[in-house]
Amino acid sequence: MLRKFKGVFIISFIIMAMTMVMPAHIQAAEEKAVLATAPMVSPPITRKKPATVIVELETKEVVGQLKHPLTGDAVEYQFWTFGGTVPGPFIRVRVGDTVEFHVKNDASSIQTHSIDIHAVNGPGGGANASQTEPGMNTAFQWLALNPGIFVYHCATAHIPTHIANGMYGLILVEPEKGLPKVDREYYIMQGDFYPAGKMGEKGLKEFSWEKAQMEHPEFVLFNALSAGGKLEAKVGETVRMYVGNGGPNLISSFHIIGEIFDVVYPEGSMGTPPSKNLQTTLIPAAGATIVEFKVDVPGNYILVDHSLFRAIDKGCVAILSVTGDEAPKIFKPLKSGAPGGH
Ligand SMILES: [Cu+2]
Repeated sequence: MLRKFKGVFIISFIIMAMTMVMPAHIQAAEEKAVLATAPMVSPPITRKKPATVIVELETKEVVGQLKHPLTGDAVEYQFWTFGGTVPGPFIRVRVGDTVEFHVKNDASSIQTHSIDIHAVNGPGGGANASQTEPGMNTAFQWLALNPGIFVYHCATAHIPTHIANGMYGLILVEPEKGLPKVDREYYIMQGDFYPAGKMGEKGLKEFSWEKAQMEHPEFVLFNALSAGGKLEAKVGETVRMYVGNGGPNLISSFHIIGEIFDVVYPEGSMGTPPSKNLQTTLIPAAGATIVEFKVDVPGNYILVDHSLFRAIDKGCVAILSVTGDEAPKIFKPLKSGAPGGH
């Protein structure tokens, strides 16, 4: 008996000693996810093996402005958010990663919040495991089985109201070999908003159930409450955009005026050949896509939902500013305002 105990002790000691001297890359890696604020994205994953990734996300109820980016028309609105922004932070993991997901609900919240991550294989996408009361924490763990760009959103009743108030974001599950290298990556997310009362009146607006049920948004916006930076590129660069649609109601006809998407991963699909040379791509409510394009000519390129009343009248507009040398072989004006004839 004593001999057996000694044997176990010696084996345990050897394993412990080996672990202590084992190179770091052989040990199961554990890392904290780098979150990014829209329109920026988390950096590409360079490691070649899965890891345990710890994600910490905080739900917050904040007052901010719903603002039309062209006209400047704005109202104060009571948002509910992940991380204080709409959309919530960009999260990036890799196929095979074990994700330890922590939800903290700020003590100042009035509502319980939670998360349904569309990248999860498991009941509710984590919704039941993450119902988090104000001032509390929850956590759950999941294995990233499918590559793609996925929406996450709050899943506390009444769920459409939590989504309408801004509780959504994107998580990228990179394929094992990663995505092709590009020069710039951006994160865009559309949402439709239903503030109560008449627009133009002063004062804080809350959510209008009636307008939402009728699907009559006052605002349709990209990155409604996020000042993480500008969309910029230089002539000759290839740009990748991860574009999500939080809804809760509308389907987006995503288009960039003056550009053609060289590559589209339709609805974020990976593992199938991507589509090429598309003008406008559909993004369902609670869906996402990835578009890539090379910018050839300098100027301002306008991102829109090409259901254009939403863009011009309700604010679904963002601008990608491209600088660099003119490229007259590709595009040049010939004549402006000349009278008569051709
Ligand atoms: Cu919520």
